[in-house]
Amino acid sequence: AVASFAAAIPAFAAKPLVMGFSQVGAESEWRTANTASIKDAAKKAGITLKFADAQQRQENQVKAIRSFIAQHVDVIAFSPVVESGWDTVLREAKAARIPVILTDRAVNVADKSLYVSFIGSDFVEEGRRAARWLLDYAKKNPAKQFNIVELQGTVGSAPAIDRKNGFQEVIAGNPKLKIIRSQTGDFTRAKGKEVMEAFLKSEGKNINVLYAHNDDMAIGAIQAIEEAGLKPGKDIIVVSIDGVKGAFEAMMQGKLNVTVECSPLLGPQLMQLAQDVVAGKPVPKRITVEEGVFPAEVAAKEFPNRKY
Ligand code: GYE
Repeated sequence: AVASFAAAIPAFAAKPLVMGFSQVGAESEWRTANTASIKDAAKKAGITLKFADAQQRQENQVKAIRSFIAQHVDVIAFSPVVESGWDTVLREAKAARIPVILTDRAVNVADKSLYVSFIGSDFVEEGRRAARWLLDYAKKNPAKQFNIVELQGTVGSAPAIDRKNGFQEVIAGNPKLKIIRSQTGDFTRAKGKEVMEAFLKSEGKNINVLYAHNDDMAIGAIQAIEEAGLKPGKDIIVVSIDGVKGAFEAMMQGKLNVTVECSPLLGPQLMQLAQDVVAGKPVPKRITVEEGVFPAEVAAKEFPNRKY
């Protein structure tokens, strides 16, 4: 009787949970897959999603979060474009008693109670994995010197900072491996290509390795390498991160040597987490994603299994 009574009167029916989500942008294949995963998982979980694309600008994210607060959403989730500068707006969310979940990227705030949980990859470990692959390669080619150019992600973003540090940590102390140039390509193909062109212009044949903080920049750079008359994957070893389909295609063509996996498929876990948080259940402060490393030799075999 209670059930039919509830169904008959809308006010008694369970209200769907409302999530405000502020996305970084649409800068890469990774991001596109991440957005699709979040939208799809929200739909499946019966969560009403208010989605805002910040076009890689922090001020747009701050605006979106303020508008979610004004709309009294049940939970706010966001992928912070950069690490710093979030204290004020997160304090506003806390004052409005709206829980905040970080996804994908971390923030740098002194007061950790400003967010309830952070779900995403271990970017430092990804940087280490990329460097370990290169160290291994260097051991197999003892005669070679490895002058590395680095394409960094968005300045001030957690993945750019962490992937740089993790990589640096592993190559440190090995005189054969040296970063000769390092610049941001903002995680996009277009800028990856542009910066690689500049690297090639100034360093030319001096470059033995490209380390790109994501596949998109690597793919852009591969084009620049080819246009300079060199063979990517051979004349210049190419190492990158994400594991998107475009990277597997480049590996199958022999143009990319390895990609370190970073999964964008965070949607289902995020929705579960949001439901638990709103239900008042205790949740872990940090949830990391399990990932692998895919060298070119396994690309053709793995390609059919790739989901993004
Ligand atoms: O590696 C890159 C994207 O934050 C992990 O952002 C993410 C990164 C990803 O643009 O492709």
